[in-house]
Amino acid sequence: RNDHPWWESGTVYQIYPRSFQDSDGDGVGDLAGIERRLDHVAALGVDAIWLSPIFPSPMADFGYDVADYCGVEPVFGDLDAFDRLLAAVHARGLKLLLDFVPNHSSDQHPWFVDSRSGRDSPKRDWYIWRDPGPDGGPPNNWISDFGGSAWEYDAASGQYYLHAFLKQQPDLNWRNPDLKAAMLDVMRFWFDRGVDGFRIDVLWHIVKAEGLPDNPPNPYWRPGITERDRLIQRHSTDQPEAHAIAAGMRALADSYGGRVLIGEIFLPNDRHARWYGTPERPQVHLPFNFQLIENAWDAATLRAMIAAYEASLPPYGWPNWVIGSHDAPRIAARIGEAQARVAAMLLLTLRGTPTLYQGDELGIGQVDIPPDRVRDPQELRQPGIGIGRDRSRTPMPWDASPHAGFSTVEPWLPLNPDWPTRNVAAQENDPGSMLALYRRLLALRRAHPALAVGDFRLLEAADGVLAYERRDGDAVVRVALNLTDWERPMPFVGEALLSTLDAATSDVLRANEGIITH
Ligand code: TEU
Repeated sequence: RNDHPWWESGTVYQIYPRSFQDSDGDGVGDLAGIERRLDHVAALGVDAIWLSPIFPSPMADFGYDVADYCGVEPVFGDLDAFDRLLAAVHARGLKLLLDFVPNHSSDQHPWFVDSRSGRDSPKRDWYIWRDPGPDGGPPNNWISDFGGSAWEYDAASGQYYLHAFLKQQPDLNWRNPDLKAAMLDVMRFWFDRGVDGFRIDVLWHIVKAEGLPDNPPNPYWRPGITERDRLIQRHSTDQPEAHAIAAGMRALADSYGGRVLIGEIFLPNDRHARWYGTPERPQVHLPFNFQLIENAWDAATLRAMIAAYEASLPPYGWPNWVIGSHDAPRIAARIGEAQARVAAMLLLTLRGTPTLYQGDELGIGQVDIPPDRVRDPQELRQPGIGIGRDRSRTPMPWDASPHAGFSTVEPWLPLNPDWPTRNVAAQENDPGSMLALYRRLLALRRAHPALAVGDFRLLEAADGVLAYERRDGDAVVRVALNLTDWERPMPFVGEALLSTLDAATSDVLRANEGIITH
């Protein structure tokens, strides 16, 4: 329908495998369960699925601690189950992206077990080992993203190893050519099996400044803010050598054709945009853009943010947007259910590739997890300071049967308490449901190239209203979003294609209403 590659015109749906569908009655989702629920994904109208990590893992960080990059965690299935899922995904014309976790492995990975066995291990240099600092303490002041020093002491060898996240997640040393080659082989392994690309976990972290200098203090930090933000991660992230590695990953992906790399990168616009690389030496296709999650939900703030982001993109850089993930509070809990409908319209009509997070299509909210059921290591380490990621990782409610059709037993995390009424089956037959809205929005993107790939221009609008135009040749689609719960004036006239409220339209924007016109 246009000459854009699928990852520009299409949409991505994130599945958190532990919480999508259990098929074997252990209370944890699995690959066969995902395969069973592909009808839902296909009916939604997305183009690609991104699976959070499915590799063998002790689950200290729920799969972001990988013990074998080329296998499948037994709780999720095996390589045969993976091949079946991939074939089923492809048979529906969908793409499948895996989550590549290159910054760190599990401390149970055979590479680390070997590396830790002694200073003369051939794999010693595959991780980042250093002698104690002058005072006998850690080699520098770096802080783990989950709190505490980023260094763990190993008494047997008298050295520390670096871990940007949990101590069960030792950082790999990408300056070591053998490690680098082994990790690129991992990408080849999955590309050869037919995966369509990777979301790359904390890509901006993978190389550290030579000499590992102390990070500077963050003048804006105060108690109550996550401990990692006490320092500016100047020397531990965003090094030039990491960009070079990203370019190498891209060259590998391009040698297969049609594959996509989405880099998880948190940086200000100017430095974020550098992760696209140059036309001659591209890096990732899509440096993940989290700004709809990070910014206040207010028309003036979002307008300025969108303008600044668009302006920061290089001419060849394709934008992307996301409003939820397994790391962030649920959008419906953050801004309320009425505005979550407006957010869905925004996500699916901005210029760029949207990523949807499982469950947001049902407007799932958040529930406090009883203390004895908290599983998120970030929350357990810094109670009340982290966002409590369990709360956005609860199981998908499919129907009103026991355990919401997710499992035959009590799930690993509690269901959201409104599951008997808020579930896929209930919403499927309700034209006013969040699910129906998502399906209509996704169908509209397919029907209108202006929405999928058209140019973008902000329009003037009253306070509290965000308005913009998408244009593809002569085809023009306009969007007006009322981010308030008062009636506001319509910024333009046009024939309504879709409202976030009921079908009726008026010449004003009703409270919490978003409208698409042409
Ligand atoms: O998250 C990277 C990251 O920066 C997190 O610290 C994030 O900011 C935090 O979870 C928000 O509360 C990725 C994964 O998405 C996350 O699930 C992993 O725990 C982390 O990497 C380590 O692999």
